[in-house]
Amino acid sequence: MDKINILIGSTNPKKKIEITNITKDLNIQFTLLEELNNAPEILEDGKTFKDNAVKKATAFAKWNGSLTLADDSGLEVKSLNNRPGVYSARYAGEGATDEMRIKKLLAEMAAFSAEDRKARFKCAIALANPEGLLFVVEAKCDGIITAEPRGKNGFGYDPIFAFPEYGKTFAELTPETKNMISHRAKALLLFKEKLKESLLF
Ligand code: ITT
Repeated sequence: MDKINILIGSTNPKKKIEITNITKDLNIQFTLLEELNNAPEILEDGKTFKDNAVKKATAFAKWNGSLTLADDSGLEVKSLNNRPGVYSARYAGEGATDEMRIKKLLAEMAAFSAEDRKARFKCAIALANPEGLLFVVEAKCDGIITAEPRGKNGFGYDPIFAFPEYGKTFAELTPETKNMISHRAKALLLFKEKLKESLLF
C-alpha cells in the first residue's frame, strides 16, 4: 500500500519527531511546514487547545491542498488558574527560548509548596483536508513542576515537568518512554482510532 502523505501544520521539528515515532506502525509520510516554501503564519488566538489545533489544521490544509495534522499543546499549572495554558508558547514573550520560559515559570512559582506544584500537559490534535475539519482529539498528562530543570531530552517545558510514577522529568526519560505516556502519545492513540474509523486507512 502507498504511503499516505500528511502535512504537519507546525514549525516545531521536535513535534514531528515525536509524532513520527508514535505513529510508526502506520504507513504515513509526514512533512513539516518548514520543508515547504512561504507557509502563512496562523494567529493562534483560540480560547482552547482544540480551537487552535482546528484553526491551524484547516488553514494549512486549505493553503497546501493536502491532508494536514495540527498539534496544539501546552502546560496548565493548577495553582496559577491553569496558566500559561494556550499562552504556553508566548509565556515569556515573542521570540523567547525554552530556557527563558522555564526560568520565568520557576521564578513565578518559587514560593510554591510541593502541593501547589500540580500541573498537566494538554495536547489537541486535529486532522483536516482542504474541504475542512475531519476530526479533533484531545488528551492530558498529569505531573508536578520541579524546583530546578533536570534532564536534556525532549523540548519545551520537559525539564521541569516531573512524572510522579517514574520520579523523573520528561527530559530525564528516554524518548521511547515519553512517547508511551505523554499527552501527545495519548492524543495520538485516539488519533489512530479516528483515522481507522474515517476509512483513510
Ligand atoms: P507550532 O504551533 O508551530 O506547532 P509550538 O512549539 O509553538 O509550535 P504550540 O503552539 O503548541 O507549539 O506551543 C506549545 C508550547 O508548549 C511551546 O512552548 C512548547 O515548547 C510547549 N510544549 C508543547 N508540547 C510539549 C511537550 O511535549 N513537552 C514540553 N513542552 C511542550
